[in-house]
Amino acid sequence: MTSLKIVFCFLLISFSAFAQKDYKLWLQYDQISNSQMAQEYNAEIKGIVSLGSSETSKIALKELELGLNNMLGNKIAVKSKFEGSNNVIVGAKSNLNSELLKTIQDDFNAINEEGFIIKFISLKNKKQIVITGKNDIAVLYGVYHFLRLLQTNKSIKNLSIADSPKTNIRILNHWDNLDRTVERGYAGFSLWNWQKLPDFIDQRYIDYARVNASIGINGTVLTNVNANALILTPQYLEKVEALANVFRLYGIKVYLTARFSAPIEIGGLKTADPKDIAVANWWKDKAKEIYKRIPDFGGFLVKANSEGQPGPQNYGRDHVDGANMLADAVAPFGGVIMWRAFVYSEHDANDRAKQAYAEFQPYDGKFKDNVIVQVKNGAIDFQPREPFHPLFGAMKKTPIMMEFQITQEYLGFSTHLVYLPKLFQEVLEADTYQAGKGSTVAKVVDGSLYKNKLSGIAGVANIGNDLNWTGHPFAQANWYGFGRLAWDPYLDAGVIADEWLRSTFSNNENFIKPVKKMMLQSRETVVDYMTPLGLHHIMDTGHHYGPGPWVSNLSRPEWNPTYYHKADKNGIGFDRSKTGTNATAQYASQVEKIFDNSETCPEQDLLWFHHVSWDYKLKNGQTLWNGMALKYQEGVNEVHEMQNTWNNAEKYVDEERFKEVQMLLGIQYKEAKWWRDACLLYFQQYSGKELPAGVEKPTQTLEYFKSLKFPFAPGN
Ligand code: BDP
Repeated sequence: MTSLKIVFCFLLISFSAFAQKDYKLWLQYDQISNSQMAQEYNAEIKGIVSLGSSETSKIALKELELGLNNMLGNKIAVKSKFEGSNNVIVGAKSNLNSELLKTIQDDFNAINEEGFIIKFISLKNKKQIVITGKNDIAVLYGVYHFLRLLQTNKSIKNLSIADSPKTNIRILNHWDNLDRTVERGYAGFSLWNWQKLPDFIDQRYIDYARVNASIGINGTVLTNVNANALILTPQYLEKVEALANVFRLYGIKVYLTARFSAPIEIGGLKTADPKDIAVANWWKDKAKEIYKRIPDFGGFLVKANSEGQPGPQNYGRDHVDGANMLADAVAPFGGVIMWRAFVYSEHDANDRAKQAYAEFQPYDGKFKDNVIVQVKNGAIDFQPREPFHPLFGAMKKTPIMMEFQITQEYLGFSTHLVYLPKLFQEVLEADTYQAGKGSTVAKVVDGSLYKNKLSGIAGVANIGNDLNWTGHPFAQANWYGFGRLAWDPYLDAGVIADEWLRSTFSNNENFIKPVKKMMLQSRETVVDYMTPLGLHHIMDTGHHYGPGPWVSNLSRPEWNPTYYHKADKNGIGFDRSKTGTNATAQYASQVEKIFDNSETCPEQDLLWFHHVSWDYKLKNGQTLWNGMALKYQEGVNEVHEMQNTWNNAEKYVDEERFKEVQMLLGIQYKEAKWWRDACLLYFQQYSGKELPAGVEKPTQTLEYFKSLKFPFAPGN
């Protein structure tokens, strides 16, 4: 080989070694560097005994081998019987022999169908570790949990864990189009290569299923809510089937979005009226056709009569008619309809924030058993901060599932580091008071508040075909955190950040402590430099990239930022109290009382619920104008802090990921200043006041910021 070739090969090898780190997400399985823990693991784990023979048990065994061999740095023996002690015995309940079963029989009472047990037992006086559950998928979850304990350097001595997911449907919503563009996607194109399917199974599909299983995700909606009926044609269903065959082994069910007008577009019918027998039959036949191919097909997600999508209202029917008609079609096969409550109309002069509740709440108790209503976390649209949606807890006879957005449509795309589990946790912990104190949103979505049979959490995916899946290395944490919270909505965002950092980067405390702090602060930081004090939806038109508080010329009034901030000479904010649109009345009275009064309303939501004067006194004694300007500045300063934190982390991180994050934080810093300057210059026209001391002078004029155009912003 010439020396040039050698250099080239070296570059190639080192490139792929680095690139793999990014690609491997939180399943790095780096060798344990903490000698004390390495010693413990090596003493406690001598062999693996795999008791299953299904494809899924083979996957579990392979994962365990991969993880243990890499982390322990030596090859762990795989045995067919449990000879000796300190084996990790893996197998579902039905594969355990009676002796083994006897030792853990009672533990099975503590788990549900998807739950797992990890336990130290003594068998014929020999210590063993058992990982089991009621089926192979549950065992796979247990294997990932066990590996996570090692990845995060937890002691495994005398383990006794019984853990079950608290929700039934833990699902990603891909807003992926058939041409592979991704609506609100910032990590490349869609993973689904429809042109090469069904014959070509991209390794990515397998890796996707694997990482999702590692966090307990059990469903995926492959297609955009702004649906294309073609996905329901045989040509595409064959491709969907191929994906379902891959995902099934990892416990992931496939779902599709159903375009309500499909009976017309691909069925040749004249109408899609849900009360028309031919239409109902068309859907029944379609369901039959799908289930013939995919016996465990999950069901449909539907966006109807929302933002121009067709729906039952086109025929004078309502959401109940539409949802129940589809529910009947999938019910014989155990399918579910996830019907979205994201509705608002340009013909409705009512406050947009009130419309979903006004329309859906009266439907309570009218949906069929296999319908679950999917509600966004807040009443507008995935803003950096929104008070919880008033529908949570307000439908006592209807299961409601959460829709979070993992992709950062309104939070700086895949360019800004924003750790979303903080946002998710804030919403899940919110008390709706709908069934008395303690009626948290988490209890609504896990079904425990009203004892629903169905429950679920959906997350709009931030995944694309970028090498690192999510565009920003730290956006991987949002996927991870979503999965962990879908499994257990009571988990703490700090604990999740800790797990993720250790599994993804390093267990070194000098790295973990500052970087975790940075992650946990990052959500408040984005609120500070974009939409402090309850401001919302002031992003630029269409693509939602960058500030656009001045936009007021869109055809639909409720798409204009000016509709939301209502800045004028007298002040700023949307009066949703009794003196305004009375949106506060949609909450339980205890919550209503708090939100309705500007003095008791949490300051973080002030301008969401109240229009207050520029001189309004904030809790810290500042006037609203000064306080707001200082918040914008604080946001910018905090991003600068993040840069410092990251720069200090250099020695704990591989070069490639270090540099990526460093560059992205550089952009975030620039853009935080852009947000600050553009918003303050614009609002200053109304406040007529000087910037307070401590706020940097804007770098450009308002006219300059208004002139910026982004015709090719991604995801639009
Ligand atoms: C908004 C997005 C739009 C989606 C819509 C939805 O801007 O692209 O189609 O929500 O959730 O956030 O249906």
